[in-house]
Amino acid sequence: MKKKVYFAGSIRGGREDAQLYKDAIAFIEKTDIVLTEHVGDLTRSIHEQERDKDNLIYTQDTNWLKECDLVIAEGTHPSLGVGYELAYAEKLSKPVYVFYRPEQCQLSAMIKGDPYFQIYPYKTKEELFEKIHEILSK
Ligand code: 6IA
Repeated sequence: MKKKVYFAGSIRGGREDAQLYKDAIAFIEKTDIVLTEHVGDLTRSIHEQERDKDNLIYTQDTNWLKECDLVIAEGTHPSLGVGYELAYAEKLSKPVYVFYRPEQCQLSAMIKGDPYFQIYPYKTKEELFEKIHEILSK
């Protein structure tokens, strides 16, 4: 059965990795379902968010966190929203996998130091996809 994946990545925290999120979401969707496709949407600007209702985003995303089977996060770009989602997912006892590129960031100790999270440092996109594939094959 297809797994429902909550993919988390920086939005207001910075969109430098948006293409990577888009590619990772497309990779996951070859076999499974991503609830949060907007994280990799390159057509929408973060400035557009001023017109969005933040409370609707919060309500929708927390409902998706309740619905998902697992959370996959790319944590290289620090994001308050992603950090919040990871803690929220832990409270819901959802499996949480966090990827980051150690050569480009220092992952927060509040994420890296939490034994609940499964942390995966990686270098290349191929390595990222290989590990995601392993996780989804479990
Ligand atoms: O603090 P951040 O904005 O970097 O938080 C990013 C995280 O919060 C992502 O993993 C999302 O799940 C969630 N999030 C933040 N903004 C939105 C949003 N805005 N829509 C849905 N989830 C969001 C509208 C779409 C946007 C591409 C312009």
